[in-house]
Amino acid sequence: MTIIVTGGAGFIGSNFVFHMLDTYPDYRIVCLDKLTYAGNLSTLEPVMDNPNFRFVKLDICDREGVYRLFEEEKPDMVVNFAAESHVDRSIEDPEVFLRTNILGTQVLMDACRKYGIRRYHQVSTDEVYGDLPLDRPDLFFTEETPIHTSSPYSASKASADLLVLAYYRTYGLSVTISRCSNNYGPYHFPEKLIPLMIANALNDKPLPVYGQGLNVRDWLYVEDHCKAIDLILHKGREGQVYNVGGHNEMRNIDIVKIICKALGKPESLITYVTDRKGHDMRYAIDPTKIHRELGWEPETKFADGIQKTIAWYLENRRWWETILSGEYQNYYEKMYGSRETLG
Ligand code: NAD
Ligand code: TDX
Repeated sequence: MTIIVTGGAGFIGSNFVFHMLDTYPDYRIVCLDKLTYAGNLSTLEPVMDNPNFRFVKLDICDREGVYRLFEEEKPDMVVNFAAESHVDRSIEDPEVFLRTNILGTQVLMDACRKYGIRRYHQVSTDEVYGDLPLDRPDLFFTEETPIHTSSPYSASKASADLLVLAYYRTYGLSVTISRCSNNYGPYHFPEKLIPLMIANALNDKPLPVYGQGLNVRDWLYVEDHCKAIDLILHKGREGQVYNVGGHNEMRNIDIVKIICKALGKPESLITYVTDRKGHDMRYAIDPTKIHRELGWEPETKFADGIQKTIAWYLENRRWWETILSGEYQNYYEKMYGSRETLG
């Protein structure tokens, strides 16, 4: 079995590569990644010498390169993690989101059609459903919830999902889609809420909470997401969408306070700043389908997962300090330097 994993040098993709190499010693895992600002080859260091692993630096939009790789590897499956993934960046500059997230998906599926494939899996997100109101805790996203996007990022992910379903219906390509809630865990790029707050707190820097910090996200430990994708690849029904989430809703402000407490840092570091434009209020996944059909259940409780994650950032300072010391500084200044402090 040969599986091409795109975006495997990023957060969830790298965790998935490790999971698959550990779980299936006879599988060949080929990681295709452009190594954008979010891709980190040092993350894959532990598997670089594994004979069942190959890394290829490639843009999923590079049709010739992708076709060449399919000719060489004759993959049985493709799992597409490659994407521009940060909502704030999509608000600043949407174009690359449309290129990678939509057109890149098209190139991969064209390659699958041309060379034949057992399964193409699209890693999507709960953000395609838009948001839920805070005063209706009884509402959840199911696979039947209409697509209703807010940011250029979520619009690009939803567009890709529609294209994937179109390739299933029109060309009979064997596809599946997973729509997962917010992940957290090792190798999470420090522009995202949890790793950003951990890194800032460790450096005694202000903790920039958007608006009042009341927005709710449904957090899942990254390993549980990887296991869900593994199950969908092997047992999921083609043409189907599977929601993935563990009923773990938390307000942003409460997460930031947990991080302060765990690191022994004062809550006075918390700084309320200008809200994100079009900021989604609440995400909440109903995972009934994947539980009923595939028996998937999250294994890591948030209370344990967040402590494991904080411990990982403490033990792997070099990984994130290297990121923070480079071009990322310019990004941070651009995104946070101009945000008004609200208190
Ligand atoms: P990430 O930003 O950490 O990693 C993205 C990876 O894709 C990087 O290694 C990057 O170099 C690579 N990449 C970007 N553009 C590329 C291109 N044109 N060609 C080849 N490689 C390219 O993202 P992540 O958080 O690991 O998310 C992975 C996937 O999961 C994305 O599709 C995202 O939409 C989805 N998702 C993420 C979350 C989350 O909470 N992080 C939740 C649900 C779904
Ligand atoms: O500095 C910050 N301050 C802050 O209050 C940052 C970076 C975020 N936030 C808030 C915005 C959100 O309400 O925290 C929440 C989480 O923000 P992000 O980490 O940027 O994640 P989110 O926007 O929820 O999107 C994530 O989950 C779904 C991933 O980045 C997406 O790729 C995934 O599809």
